[in-house]
Amino acid sequence: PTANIGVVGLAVMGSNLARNLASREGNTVAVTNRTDAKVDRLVADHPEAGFVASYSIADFAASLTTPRTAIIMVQAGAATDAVIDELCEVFEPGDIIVDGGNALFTDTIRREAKVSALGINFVGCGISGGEEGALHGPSLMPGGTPEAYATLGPILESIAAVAQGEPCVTHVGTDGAGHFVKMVHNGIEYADMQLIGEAYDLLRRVLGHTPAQCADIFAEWNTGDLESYLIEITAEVLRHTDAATGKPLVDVVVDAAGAKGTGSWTVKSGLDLGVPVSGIAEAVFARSLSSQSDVRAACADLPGPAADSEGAAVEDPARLVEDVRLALYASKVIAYAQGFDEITAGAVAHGWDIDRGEVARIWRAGCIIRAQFLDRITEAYRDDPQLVTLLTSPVFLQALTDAQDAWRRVVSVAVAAGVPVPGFSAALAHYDGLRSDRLPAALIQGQRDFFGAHTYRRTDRDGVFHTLWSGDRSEVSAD
Ligand code: NBP
Repeated sequence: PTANIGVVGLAVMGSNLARNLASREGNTVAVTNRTDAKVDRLVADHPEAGFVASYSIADFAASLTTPRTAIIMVQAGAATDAVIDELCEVFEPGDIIVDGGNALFTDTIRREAKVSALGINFVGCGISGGEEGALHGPSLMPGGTPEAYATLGPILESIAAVAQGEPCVTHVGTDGAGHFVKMVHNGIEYADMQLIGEAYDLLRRVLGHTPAQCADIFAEWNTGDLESYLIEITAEVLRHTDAATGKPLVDVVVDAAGAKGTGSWTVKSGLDLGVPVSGIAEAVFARSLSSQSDVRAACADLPGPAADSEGAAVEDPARLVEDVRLALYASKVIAYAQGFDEITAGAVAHGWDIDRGEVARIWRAGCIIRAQFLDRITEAYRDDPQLVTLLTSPVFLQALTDAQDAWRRVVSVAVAAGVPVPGFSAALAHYDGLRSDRLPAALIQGQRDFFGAHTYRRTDRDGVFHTLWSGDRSEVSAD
């Protein structure tokens, strides 16, 4: 055996990851794939990589030095289970199986239990950054045992993206922690994209800006607090002209957003954990709404605001642009805070010791939500590792304080103009909900007690109480 690391599954992600591994000093990379042709093509196209090619899992295992370390990059779901079963047949205790696919974290927990029962290490590793990331440096979110990370860590560190001299990888936590954090990363990505979309929509429909003018605004925003990969590519997309029609590309693309499911996983998990990830949920729902072509067609003639204010004269356009920038930033802070709330709750529920500052650190490069902004999150958690919410850390508190008047104006303008801003308004409602002294939840408890004797607690006394609603309406202890 000559290879210190192997890759199973040589579609685009696996091929690029294998090439990335092979390009690093000290690595010899074994490769295999269910269909032989993919092995042949990769080896033929990249002789410089010095791949050790195998055409069976048994040969693949034999080509690896011990402890054998293999990264699976096949379709998530049944294909991943099939490859894990095959590897378990030929691997030995102490070897390491890494699943780099987009697995649901509960699948990873199940697989880890099954594989580790054989004495083989199983590491679910979130990999972010798409094809380019896999080739040039992804953000890596491995779970599994610390023992497995001791062997795997240096290999992952060698291929990860680098931000400010540090590789974008950390041992996130045990079993499914890595895939859980990758899932939340994707949920945050949905929210961030939706918020940017809403900002664009306001610039376009309320201010009447052209896509090129919007592109200039986003490019300008990319030099400030909002600086991020997503803002950067937004400007690029908006500036792009369709060759066939000469129109802005954004005007010829069908406005139905696709989704592969990780956003809805994040929301479902948030619901299970009782964490209000409303920004992420609104982003997922906004994509669903955009794709409901039948319902949209049926509703196309529903009335809007009395005087159709789309494109109506705005008193101070420059101020509205600045207001939208501030509203976007504040809403983004809320969306990220919600994502980190979900990580906090997930860690408690699953017994993971997740360093949230480290999570923000490894998202600073290699992944879609990479941004300067993440430094501020890392610092917030470094300053206070027990931080209850990002919203009260000084830098974000200041940002929310500075933004809130603008944020309210933007949501008001959008509502008046009939431009949907589910992300901005959900974020603002989340903010106002959290800062409210009293919430109508007290009334809801009263209603629940009325129809279902669900009981309530009192502000002035300990204990659990019930009012005899259908009797004399006196209060009884329900302890
Ligand atoms: P695909 O998700 O398209 O999967 C194709 C690979 O799975 C091929 O190697 C195929 O082998 C193999 N495969 C299948 Br399908 N069924 C199999 C089975 N029963 N046994 C063995 N192998 C099987 O590849 P991809 O787009 O490169 O993605 C790989 C993983 O990375 C996925 O989990 C995906 O979700 C994830 N991903 C992540 C990102 C990201 O940004 N992090 C981006 C894209 C994908 P064959 O050649 O014989 O058909």
